[in-house]
Amino acid sequence: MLIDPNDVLLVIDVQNDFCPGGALAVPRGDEVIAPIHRIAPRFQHIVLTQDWHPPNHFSFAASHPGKQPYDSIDLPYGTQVLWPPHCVQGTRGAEFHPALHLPQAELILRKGFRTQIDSYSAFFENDHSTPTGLAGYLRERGLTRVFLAGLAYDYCVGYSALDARRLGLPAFILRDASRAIDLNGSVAAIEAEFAIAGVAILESSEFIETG
Ligand code: VGL
Ligand code: ZN
Repeated sequence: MLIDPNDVLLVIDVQNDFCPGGALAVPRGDEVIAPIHRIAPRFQHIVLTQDWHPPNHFSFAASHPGKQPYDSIDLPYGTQVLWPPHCVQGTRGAEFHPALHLPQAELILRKGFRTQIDSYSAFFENDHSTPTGLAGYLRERGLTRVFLAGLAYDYCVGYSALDARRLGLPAFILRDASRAIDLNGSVAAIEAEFAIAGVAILESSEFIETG
């Protein structure tokens, strides 16, 4: 597969808290870094996202008395999984993993900073209507095809890919450059949505070899 000048690599949430030892560690989450570094030189445009929550964010179990991490609750915008506190603004857990080295990235987009609403997707918050601004950024810069890597496959990577499709953008997930949380069938559920929405799944080797 050939990468063209209007393609963008979206590197989702490669932050300490999603890597081994972090507050919401994705199993083998740090293994996304090597394949991301291998594919990054192919892209003329790279955007990083950063999960960026205030300390009392509504997605944290600790914000809801009596609730435990990984319980679900109903919020005005739908069902919300409650997570351990993670990616709190200004903490070490919210920093990018120290091995991630993408100084050429053109934008760092922070999301999840509104106390009362979570934002898995890089495009819209979890109400599916509050924009992050990324769609406008890509449109204004003429960036059309979205390639996704990072954490977590079944949450922020997957939601971002589905929203890209809703916006009419071709979306490709680099499967080997992503790792899943896999909570209560979340991988199977999101892959069923990928099939309906037309999210393509690729191995990064597919276009590294063909150049
Ligand atoms: C994420 C759960 C909570 C992610 C972020 O980056 O996939 N998952 N916040
Ligand atoms: Zn989060």
